[in-house]
Amino acid sequence: MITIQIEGAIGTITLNNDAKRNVLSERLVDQVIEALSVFTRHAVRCVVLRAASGAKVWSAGHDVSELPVGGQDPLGWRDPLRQLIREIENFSGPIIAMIEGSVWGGACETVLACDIIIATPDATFAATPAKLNVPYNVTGLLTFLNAAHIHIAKEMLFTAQPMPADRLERMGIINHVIPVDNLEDYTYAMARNIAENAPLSISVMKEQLRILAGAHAMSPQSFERIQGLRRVVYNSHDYEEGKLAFKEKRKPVFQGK
Ligand code: LCV
Ligand code: LCV
Repeated sequence: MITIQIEGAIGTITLNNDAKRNVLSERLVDQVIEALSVFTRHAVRCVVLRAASGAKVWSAGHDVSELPVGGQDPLGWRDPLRQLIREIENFSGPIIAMIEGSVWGGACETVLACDIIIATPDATFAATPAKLNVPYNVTGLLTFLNAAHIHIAKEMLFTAQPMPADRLERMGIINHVIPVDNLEDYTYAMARNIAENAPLSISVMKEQLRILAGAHAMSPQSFERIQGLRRVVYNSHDYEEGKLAFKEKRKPVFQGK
């Protein structure tokens, strides 16, 4: 599903399941998580997360066929996507998302959860819960909110349309848009620069920023209200319709119930 490489203090994870458009299936996510623990054992200081060169699709996001049937939270704590996001945020060194191709759904959040994003001009980013009638979870929405102004986060989430890299760069959501011929050189030059700096200072600042970015007080009542609202979505007719339409490769017909 993936290939990994270690050169000095830089680790590379290449998503390598193009037949399924690098969907973040449980198996692929397990291999990415395993790769990060290999990198920890090898004192890797900076990671590049990428797809194979020339990829048209960086990742098609959550494996829709793995979404649970109605009645079960589709993005619960143990969901592969939720585990992947936490592992990215908890990895000691910076993770640079190097993007070619289109990024969809949970993969869009995965990229936003990385520490630095470098993309080609053709790269696009689509947040898709509204396309499938999936109730996004609280930490997932916070990833979007920490990366983008709330108006942009809402446009991405409500339209579910792919957004071009240069627009996201103008808004500071993407660090650099680099032509594809120079993408690798540019990305690995930054990775080397980071790897030559002090790893302790960097890993502590990364963890401090993770804690600060997640420091939002929420009353138990508010949390229960959010969870109750989410259950309305994944217990709905529309939730089943979203998955069925995807499977039947047709446009879903949502009835709002
Ligand atoms: C399972 C897939 C997928 C896929 N799952 O190639 O963020 S949330 O809440 O929405 C979250 C739940 C989430 O992330 O949902 C998934 C959101 N992802 C998407 O909406 C993208 C869905 N995929 C596509 O639109 C197309 O596959 C793209 C445009 C990415 C690529 O199109 P292309 O024509 O190049 P195919 O569609 O033919 O896909 C190749 C194979 O990968 C499967 C797809 O079913 C097909 O499998 P078969 O060859 O067995 O038919 N596939 C693609 N995406 N998310 N399976
Ligand atoms: C003591 C100095 C300094 C200096 N301290 O002139 O943000 S954190 O966490 O990193 C925090 C701890 C922090 O702010 O750390 C300091 C970060 N600063 C730097 O990295 C910049 C260090 N300085 C330089 O790179 C050069 O001095 C610059 C490029 C600013 C100027 O170069 P230039 O050749 O014009 P000199 O280097 O010759 O500096 C003139 C005198 O000022 C001292 C330096 O030691 C020298 O003193 P002597 O003439 O006694 O040798 N100096 C400069 N910066 N941060 N002392």
